[in-house]
Amino acid sequence: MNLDLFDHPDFHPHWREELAPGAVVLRGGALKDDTALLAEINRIAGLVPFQYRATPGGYAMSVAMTNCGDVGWVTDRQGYRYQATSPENQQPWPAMPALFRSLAVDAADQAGFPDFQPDACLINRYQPGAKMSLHQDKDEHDFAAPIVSVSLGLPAIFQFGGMERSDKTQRVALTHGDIVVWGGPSRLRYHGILPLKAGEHPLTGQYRFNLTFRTAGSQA
Ligand code: MD6
Ligand code: FE
Repeated sequence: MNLDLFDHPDFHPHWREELAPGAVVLRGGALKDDTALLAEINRIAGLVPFQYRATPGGYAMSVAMTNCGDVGWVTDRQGYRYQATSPENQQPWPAMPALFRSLAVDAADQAGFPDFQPDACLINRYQPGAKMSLHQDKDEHDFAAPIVSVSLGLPAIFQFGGMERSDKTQRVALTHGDIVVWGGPSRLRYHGILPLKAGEHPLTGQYRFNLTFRTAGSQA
């Protein structure tokens, strides 16, 4: 066996792990595009900087966020919602890069959701200690469409629960290049991210980035 194979820049190991009906991890699914994805994240953040938004209850989130696509997910004292413009500059969000769209559509297809048409991409940035409490993704108009979630940089523990907040959760380690696709019977499961452990990643430094693609649907 030629062990040099594993050091070759074009070697991108990937495999799938089923989490539950409708939920699959495509391990390494974004590895081949990692550098280009991070360049786009940096470009978008240069246009609309990451923000620590307030929850409706008035707490600052520990995860910093920006968006691209037709609509973006925001939160403030008025609540959670999608809107077509950034609250900071009232301008439309940057367009969803073709690479983002094709990666998300391909991943959804591999997971058994053909015809995924994402119109929103939330970009989350985690620094050490940042977390996402258990929640359901239910601000979208269309629960028939899955969600595609791409992890880059430092590893994190994803909590994957059931339909009730109190249901038992599984813990799934998500590392650089992993893609989670979830929809169908899993679409409304509770989930979260445990506090990020400090570390250093060769491409992202002290951060974890997560892209979540959704079909938010037309907003009233
Ligand atoms: C994160 N992800 O991975 C947060 N939601 O940083 C999510 O909240 C999420 O990964 C729905 C489906 C997949 C996800
Ligand atoms: Fe979520």
